[in-house]
Amino acid sequence: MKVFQTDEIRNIALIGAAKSGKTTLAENMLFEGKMINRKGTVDDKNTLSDYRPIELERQISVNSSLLYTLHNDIKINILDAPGFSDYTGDILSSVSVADTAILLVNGQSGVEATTENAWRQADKTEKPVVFFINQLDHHNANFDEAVRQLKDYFGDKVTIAQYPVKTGEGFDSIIDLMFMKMLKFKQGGGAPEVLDIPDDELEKAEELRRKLIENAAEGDEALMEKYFENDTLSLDDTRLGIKLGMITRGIFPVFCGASKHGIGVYRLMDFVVYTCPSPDQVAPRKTTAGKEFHCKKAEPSALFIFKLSNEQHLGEVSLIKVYGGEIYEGQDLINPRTGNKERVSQLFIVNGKNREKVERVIAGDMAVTIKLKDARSNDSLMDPKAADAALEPIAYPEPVFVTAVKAASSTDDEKLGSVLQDMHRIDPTIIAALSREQRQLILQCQGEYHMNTVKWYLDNVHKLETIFYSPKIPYRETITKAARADYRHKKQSGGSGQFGEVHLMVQPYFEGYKDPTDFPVRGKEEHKLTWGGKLIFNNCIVGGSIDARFMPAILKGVMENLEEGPLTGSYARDIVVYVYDGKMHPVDSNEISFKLAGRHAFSDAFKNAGPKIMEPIHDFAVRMPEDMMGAVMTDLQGRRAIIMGMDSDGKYQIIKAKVPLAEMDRYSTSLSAITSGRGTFAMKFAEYAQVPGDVQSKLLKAYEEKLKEED
Ligand SMILES: Nc1nc2c(ncn2[C@@H]2O[C@H](COP(=O)(O)OP(=O)(O)O)[C@@H](O)[C@H]2O)c(=O)[nH]1
Ligand SMILES: [Mg+2]
Repeated sequence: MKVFQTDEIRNIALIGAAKSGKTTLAENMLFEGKMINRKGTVDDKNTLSDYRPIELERQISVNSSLLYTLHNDIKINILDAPGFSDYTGDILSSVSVADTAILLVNGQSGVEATTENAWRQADKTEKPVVFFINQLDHHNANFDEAVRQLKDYFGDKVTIAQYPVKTGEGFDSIIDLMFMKMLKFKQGGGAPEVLDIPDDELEKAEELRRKLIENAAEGDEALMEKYFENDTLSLDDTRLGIKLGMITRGIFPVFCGASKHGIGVYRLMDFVVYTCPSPDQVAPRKTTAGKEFHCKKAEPSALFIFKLSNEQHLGEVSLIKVYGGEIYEGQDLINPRTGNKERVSQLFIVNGKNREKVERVIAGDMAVTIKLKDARSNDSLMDPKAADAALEPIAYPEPVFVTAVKAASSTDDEKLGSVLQDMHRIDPTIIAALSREQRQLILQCQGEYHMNTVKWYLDNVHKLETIFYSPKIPYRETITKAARADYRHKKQSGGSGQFGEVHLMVQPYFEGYKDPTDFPVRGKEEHKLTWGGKLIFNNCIVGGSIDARFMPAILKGVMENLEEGPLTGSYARDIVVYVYDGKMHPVDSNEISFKLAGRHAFSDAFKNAGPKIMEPIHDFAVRMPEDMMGAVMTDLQGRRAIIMGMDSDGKYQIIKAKVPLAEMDRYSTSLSAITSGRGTFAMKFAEYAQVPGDVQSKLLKAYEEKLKEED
């Protein structure tokens, strides 16, 4: 296998709506480059990029695939990304390591919600974007409308570089404004026939070309001058101008075709090779310490692991991009995250499921390696002399979907936990953690579809039967007034018995609360609770009615109650306790008796002290197209949301609100349904607030029933 130098490499990510034709385009690019001699199709389940069992079953891309093809001796690395927003993690990681994003638009549907999501990822990573309006062989494809929408959504830097002569069945000709020629393609692909632009298209073509040249030259003064002098630009200068414009994101050129039939594909590859930037021509990747890697061979070796994947016959592979120097077999590198050495054992150049061994990989190129000791997505491996900091990791999106999960058989719970941890290592947007408070394994991810993907792997790969259910809401319990209670714990069984009696009073804790004057406070302990709030525990015993040595046991009983509050079993907080009287038995009193007496006395007092349930309230913001605002608002009102304000952002509106977490179960699914996938939201814990009376009654009843069931 040839070793490709940095300037012989182009890295592109194919992104865009699901079903826009990314996988089909990739397959056709491979065919054009003679990497395959027969094209597979998504429908026949034999493409090189959708090869994983889940992808074959569902006929969609779930993971990004790394592929490559050749065009005029240049290696084009292709990342074929998924389209669904639930797989944004993979869309983002693909875009992050590519040097140009090719954003496919289905010519029948225009800008879809997932088109916008793909755009956002390219925007976030500040990548050059080329639009490819695809599927123009469909009778209802509409190029002009698609372009209108692109400009509408993404601004007027969206610039036509090509347009179709006639769309629909038989579509094969494209006017190319860079060449000022008409390209006529054969069904199935190949290099096009280059023809003069027909007379009746000339005026339109000239007008569009002017716009293209203006936008291309805009970023570069020398080019601008040349253009004004000669009223045109040479092909080389046009390419240079567009390249510079793409890098600074001053131009987003629009191409077109029908990838399934190879129409426009050869030319698009030509554009990738001659106009899209090579890896060392785009913005560098910084380290977390601010040092820059420009994909230059002279730099110290540095690679970034942008994805892990489990592959048949190989096991776990790491997909890498080389950001500096070169990587070769047997090389020792350092992982700055751990400080440990990693040896690069084997390197492969891959085409989806096919692979070929290589000895070295030069800066700018992508490859896979296997058998790393301790690798995660987002890790980097660095030359020992440059290992002080890692290459900047990808900032994955915050989770939008939360669920609890457990194994159908509790003996599998531990295995489930470790399988999910491993999934996180591979896909950082799958986050699982055991919540001590909720006593549940909580899974966070990018949507219900993403959750179903996790479940698919659990079912089919790990053979783990699981149950997904709503997570428990972390309520808090507290009191609103003072109350007293006595409790005597007494048990006579055989020889020794148990006896302990506790009289106590509770009152709410707040800054500046006052101790009662009925009894003296002889010892005061302040406990900061790990879940927030305080417990103040007062020893007010006079005359030795309870020995001081039993006080810790009483405190323990109270603490148990705080950890599993009397109303709903949630954490209780902000309470002052006064133990002011009690009784002992000379023989039968022991710690366990006083712990139990303390626990019951506290629980009884608590229930009489105007107890209330507090619920978590989140700061919330939702963004949706203007015309969907009414529907989103109505839905929010049904969720007890308090609207805090509104903002507009172009064609979008943003509603800010405070929402009770209890009402937001599976919100991402609802929002997606209400807004046809166009809405996005974010929320973050803000504070605890008292639940309304009717909600409290419901919660109390539910907990009582649960306790009865457990008895
Ligand atoms: N008629 C037509 N169908 C296409 C074209 N490109 C893709 N398709 C079909 O559209 C569907 C989705 O294509 P796929 O490549 O999986 O899209 P992806 O989800 O973007 O990867 C498949 O059935 C393809 O055969 C095209 O240019 N013309
Ligand atoms: Mg696909």
